[in-house]
Amino acid sequence: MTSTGKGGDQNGSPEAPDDQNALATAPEFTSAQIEDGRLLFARDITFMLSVVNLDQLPPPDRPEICFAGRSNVGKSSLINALTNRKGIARASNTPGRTRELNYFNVDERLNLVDLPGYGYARAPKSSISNWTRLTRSFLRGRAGLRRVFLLIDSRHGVKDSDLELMEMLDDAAVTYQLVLTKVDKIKKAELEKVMRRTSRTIGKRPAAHPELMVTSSEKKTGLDDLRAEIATLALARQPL
Ligand SMILES: Nc1nc2c(ncn2[C@@H]2O[C@H](COP(=O)(O)OP(=O)(O)O)[C@@H](O)[C@H]2O)c(=O)[nH]1
Ligand SMILES: [Mg+2]
Repeated sequence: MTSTGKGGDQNGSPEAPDDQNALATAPEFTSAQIEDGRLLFARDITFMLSVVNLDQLPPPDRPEICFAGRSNVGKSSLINALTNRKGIARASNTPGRTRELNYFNVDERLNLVDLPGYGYARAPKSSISNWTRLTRSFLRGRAGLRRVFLLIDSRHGVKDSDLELMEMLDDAAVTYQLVLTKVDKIKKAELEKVMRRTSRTIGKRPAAHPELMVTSSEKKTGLDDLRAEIATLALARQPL
């Protein structure tokens, strides 16, 4: 999101700016970029497939972005909110249950990938190592992967398990961007604090995209901007 959340104003979407927007450090998007984001997500978006083994991956013939984060951080809710499709990604109260990579197809031009959550303390060891194997090989070797959006619960901030993933992405030179979630759940002063702390973390990480996104799927905060960011990645002409 931008520091003004003006996307909601400009395109007449129901995403009214709220005062949490005033704290963001993300760049201003032009109204054309916000419109690109809106149009991209107004297109046909469908669930494609669930992947439990890497040999089931679809051909890497279009750009992909993926959403990663601890179990329960709000990945599925964010995908539902971004796509305006309730329930396209299963949102659940049972952390640690999803063990597959879920693929969504945005109008044949972009894939969104919901990665399995990590950091769930009660997950059995075997499923942790499955997660690690599957996700690591995916993240390291996936052609067309434009960016990983790494979701951080704004109430908890960056945890050790998030740092482990960042380390791996730094090593593999895969660009990632931090996205604070559930900002409706915290007060403005706490949000400022977690934004400052998170920005400091970003500054130390070689492969981290410098701008922090701030979102609430519940209140639809920051979604116009996240769509705009994704549209710049989807539409950029880069070799796959
Ligand atoms: N208040 C609030 N709750 C949220 C938000 N996003 C997700 N949640 C809740 O957090 C829980 C986990 O969300 P989910 O999307 O399933 O997380 P995932 O495990 O990362 O896919 C669910 O109970 C959601 O309703 C948000 O923006 N605000
Ligand atoms: Mg989920």
